[in-house]
Amino acid sequence: MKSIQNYIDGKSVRGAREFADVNPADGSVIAQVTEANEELVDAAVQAARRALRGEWGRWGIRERAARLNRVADAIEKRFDCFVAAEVADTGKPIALASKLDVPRAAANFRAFADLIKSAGVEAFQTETPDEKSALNYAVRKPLGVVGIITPWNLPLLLLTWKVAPALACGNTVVVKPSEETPATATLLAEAMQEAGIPDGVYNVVHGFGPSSAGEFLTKHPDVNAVTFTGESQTGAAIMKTVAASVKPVSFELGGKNAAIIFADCEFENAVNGIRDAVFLNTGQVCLCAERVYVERPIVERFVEKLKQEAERLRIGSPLEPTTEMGPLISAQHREKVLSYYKLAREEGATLVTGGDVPEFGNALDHGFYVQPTIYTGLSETARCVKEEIFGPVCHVAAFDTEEEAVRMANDTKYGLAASIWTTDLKRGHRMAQQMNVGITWVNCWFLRDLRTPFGGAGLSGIGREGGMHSLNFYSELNNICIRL
Ligand code: NAD
Ligand code: 6OH
Repeated sequence: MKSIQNYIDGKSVRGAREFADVNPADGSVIAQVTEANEELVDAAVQAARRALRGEWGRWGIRERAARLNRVADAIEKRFDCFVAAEVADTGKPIALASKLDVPRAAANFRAFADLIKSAGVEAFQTETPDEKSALNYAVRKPLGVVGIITPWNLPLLLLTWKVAPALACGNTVVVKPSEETPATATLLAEAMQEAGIPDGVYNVVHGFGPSSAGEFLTKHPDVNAVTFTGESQTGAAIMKTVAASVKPVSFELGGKNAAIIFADCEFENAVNGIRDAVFLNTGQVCLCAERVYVERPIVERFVEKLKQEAERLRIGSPLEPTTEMGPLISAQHREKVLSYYKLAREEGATLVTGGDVPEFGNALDHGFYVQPTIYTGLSETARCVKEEIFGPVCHVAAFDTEEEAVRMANDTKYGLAASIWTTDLKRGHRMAQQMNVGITWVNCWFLRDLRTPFGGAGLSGIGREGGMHSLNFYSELNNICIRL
């Protein structure tokens, strides 16, 4: 049986207890993972502290950026290994991991290597009312040791989205990947070694959240900042823990995202875009649209076409190159999603398609699959319209006016993403700027430029990452004022 270890100070380190890493496609055990106890988390944090004082701390931006590009090279060299590990851990289709997850991991390192080289700082020529003059400018310094906690849906993509800028700014990191998906964070250690990243700069601790590696890391007094992606409730728990030692936090949390489709949209493009926005990664993307609002004249035609698309999706083995939808991440998560399918019936929804578990007649029946599912007919106050389900499911409702669509889209405690589908770009802009979210797409979805601000309003997060926002979060800016 394969075994996955912690990675501390450049070495594989066995923990005292083990837990199973399960393949969601058939329920088989891929590996035993060794859990970091409080002592090992402390060892990782101390290794990261020491590395700040070593050659890593003395390197300038040029050297760090060169190494980050070498990490990207090392990921690309191991492309097939990363894809295989991500597919086995998550059950996502091999085509998706090859197109999205692994290329984005390399792109994350390249983007922040480029950015740190060209990032400027603020400078001001100062004149005070009592006629003193000075020059003010900021210098960028690392925060120190950054604790990084990530979820299972896009494991490598979301981990590297934080590791790359943290390292670009000269920090060292201790990462705690999701217990469901420990493999690619561990594989990344090999890429770090090959790229000549000094020991102790990148450390991995495995385990769970409460009373395990996640909590031990967030409450550690020598961790200088915590960056987290995951559920809003987990964010709240981490915030409580972190509050005791007053650390900067960056939170990318859940969503209940709306898509608004106008009758003047490019119909095919909108249907295909919403199909992806609802079903990509089996609906397990924080940006997925679970609430779809369609202008009344086209709602029936739209629902019919989306139904056809959902029923056409090729569900099956993640290893099959043509598979478009894999399983959910775990038996427990499937229970959650199926409980919402049941709740939708109880709340009086009309089932358009899906609502059940597919049958394969082979080993995949031991996997955690559900059918892609579309509902209509729920009230806007129904729990299925209010709560994040995080599965391949949406509710479609009609609207008559722009004002009504804005009101319905914004009637949520979350505020991560929205998409607007119209050929009238003035309207697209008018609608987009009224969305209470961190990102609005017009005539597209999940089209990313890594320099743009990314994050959420309300329950969807605190702060922004991306481009200079990442560099500013992962830096301590020291303003220097020189009297002239
Ligand atoms: P989760 O919150 O259950 O777990 C995320 C990570 O936090 C895991 O590594 C887990 O072990 C750890 N954790 C759990 N409790 C902890 C605690 N008390 N202290 C420290 N660490 C703890 O999330 P998940 O189920 O892995 O991921 C799905 C959720 O993530 C969804 O809500 C989704 O919307 C959200 N998400 C948001 C974004 C975004 O960018 N906004 C991106 C991806 C996922
Ligand atoms: C959530 O599941 C997806 C988040 C995506 C990003 O953070 C990104 O940078 O594309």
